[in-house]
Amino acid sequence: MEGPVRYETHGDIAVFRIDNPPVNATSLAVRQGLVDAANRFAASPEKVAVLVAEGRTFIAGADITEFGKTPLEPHLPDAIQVIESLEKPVVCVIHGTALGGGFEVALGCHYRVMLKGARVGLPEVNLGLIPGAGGTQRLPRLVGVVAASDIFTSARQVSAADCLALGIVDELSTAEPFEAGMAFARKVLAEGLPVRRVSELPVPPTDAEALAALKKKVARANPGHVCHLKGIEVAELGTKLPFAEGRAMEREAFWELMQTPQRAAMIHAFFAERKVANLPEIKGIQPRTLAHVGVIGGGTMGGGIAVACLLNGLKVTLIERDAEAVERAHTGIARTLADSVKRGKLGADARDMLLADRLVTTDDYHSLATADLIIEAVFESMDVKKDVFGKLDEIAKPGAILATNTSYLDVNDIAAITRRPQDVIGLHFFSPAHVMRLLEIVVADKTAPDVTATGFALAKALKKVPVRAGVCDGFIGNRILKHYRTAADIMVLEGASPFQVDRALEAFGFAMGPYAVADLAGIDIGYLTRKRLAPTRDPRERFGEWGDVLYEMGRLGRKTGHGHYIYDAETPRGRPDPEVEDIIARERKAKGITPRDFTDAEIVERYMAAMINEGARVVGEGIALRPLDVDVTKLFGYGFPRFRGGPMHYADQIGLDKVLATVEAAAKEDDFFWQPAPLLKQLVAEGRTFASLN
Ligand code: 3H9
Repeated sequence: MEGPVRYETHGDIAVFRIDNPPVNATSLAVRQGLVDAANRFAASPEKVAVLVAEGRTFIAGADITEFGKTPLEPHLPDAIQVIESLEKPVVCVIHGTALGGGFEVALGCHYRVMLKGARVGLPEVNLGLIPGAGGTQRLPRLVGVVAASDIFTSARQVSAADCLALGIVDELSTAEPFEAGMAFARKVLAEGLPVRRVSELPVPPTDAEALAALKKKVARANPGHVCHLKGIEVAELGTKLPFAEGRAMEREAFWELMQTPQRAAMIHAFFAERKVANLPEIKGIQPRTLAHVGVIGGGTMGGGIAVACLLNGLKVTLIERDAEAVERAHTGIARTLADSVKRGKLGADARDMLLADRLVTTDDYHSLATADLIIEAVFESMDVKKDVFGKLDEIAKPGAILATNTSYLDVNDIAAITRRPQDVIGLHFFSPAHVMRLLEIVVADKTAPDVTATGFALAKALKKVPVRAGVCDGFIGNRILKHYRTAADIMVLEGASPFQVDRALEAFGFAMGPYAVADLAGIDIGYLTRKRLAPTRDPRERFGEWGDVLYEMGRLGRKTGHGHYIYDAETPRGRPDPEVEDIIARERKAKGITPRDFTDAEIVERYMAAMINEGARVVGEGIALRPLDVDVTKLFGYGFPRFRGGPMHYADQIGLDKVLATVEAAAKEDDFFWQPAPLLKQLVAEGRTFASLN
């Protein structure tokens, strides 16, 4: 048989072998191949079949590249139905990760063998969908509605041991996939095991209270999303219907979700997350060796970077100023690792080994002489950074990479004080560095391509999402942030309250509005930024200054229990402080501004227009390679709602002409801040989208 599904005969055993690299997605040819194999098996003398996949994983799901196009027959649910309806048993072997449609294929087989270390999951919600090939109908018949709903609404991957305990699989194996399947098939033959269809099993009784609690939890955890609760609804209803009707209902709901902008946004996010690492400039370039990382500075950022490296197999030498600071840094890292142990992410033995054998904390810069990569995470001051890089230039071995974690300073200037600017790069981590997935890789004018390639290799080793950025104040993320944050401040000066701005943007989908974020980051950050920018500020620039008043009052945000919001035992997440409104009212008066009302929609429109306009400038200037790099930066570093796909994707969805109109309307009142980005104007004139530049 041609194509990605081969039919083999091994005595009484037939084998359907799927081979569709890289992840055996169920593309059209695979679906057709499965149907053909099932039909041939039905008509052949073989008594049992084994369904097994080649390569690193069993089927990782439907072929996402086909989503959004006209679906071609046979559809996956129908292909699965053909397999399940066979009158002779089919044994499925799960290795790697059986996800989405892959897990659903396994559920349509009559027996499941799982390799130890393999995992299954239904991650469709990550794409704005529900399982659409029987997952919401078959899984509840094995584990009950509550456990099944928990699996597909959390998108979590279930381990082999848990699958066995839950009754999802029949047996675990340590053999190779083919051998594991053959062994089970021989058992089926020897014991005369019958065809056993999951769709024919009764659904275990539902614990109504547990289901209600799950719905509440899911709704709270996924504000703005439509798919999660839809999935539970479909699974629950399915328990009351004959299987065929439940399956039809699931299919209808799946297709409805397929038409939503949320699905398009989340699939854009999925591919963009992978495409950011696809850089022509490093194609085929060998990264440098990366085993020993030096970190300078043991504060929150340096400590987080050290932990990220340790947890991912790298040796770390961390430098602090003096013995006391060294001790503090060590204690901080030990505390973070202890937390990982507590959360079950790391074994206590592994933690002890990391601290004893893999981490050195010292005040002796010479300990960095053997490091392959040295990341500086000291105070954000050019003088301090230059001093550090001067020392590193003396000490680091030839070929070592010297990286700065600066969040806005000029990496070219930092590189220029060394004799090896080709080895200097920016690695901008986000706090907490062992948790946040974004890593901006700032490529300076003289950075060597293999140094850039090593930055991307580091991101991969640390399981981070790397985005290439050019040099400018704030790179991609902070530069755009400064712009939309200013847009918010201007709206507040003009009459909106910071609390209304936060509410409107949270309703849009941000986990937190900009003023709640300011409180979390610390009011001092904005204060210091304003001071830093003051000497070069254009007199036409409008900006809010109430943060300076809060700073002088010692209201630094969450860390002092008081910022824009009041944080106390009564409201640990904060409640609006009316005094802030008075402070802002005084500023408006002093500036001669008569406040006006804003609607929530207007707030979102302006905030997003500012973000998109600056995003267009960043792409137009080549600071970001493509619009998708801006999207990924905002999605992974700045809490942009994934179900909106990122600001540039969102802009395409609402129409670039609409965004430009918002910018131009606002420019009538303030043509200094609201200058349309040339790229935005050009795309509108040409009737093109940002996606056309991806
Ligand atoms: C679904 O199944 C719907 C059904 O319920 C109903 C249907 C009717 N399709 O991530 P990697 C590509 S929804 C097409 O770098 P890893 C990926 O783009 C689906 N392509 O590797 C990349 O391409 P490139 C539910 C896919 O080892 C390459 O494979 N399933 C798909 O780090 C390697 O990927 C999911 O959501 C796909 N389904 O991780 C699973 N998956 O090399 C999504 C991957 O050109 N996938 N590619 O950049 C994953 O979570 C991870 O890819 C996986 C491997 C864990 C499998």
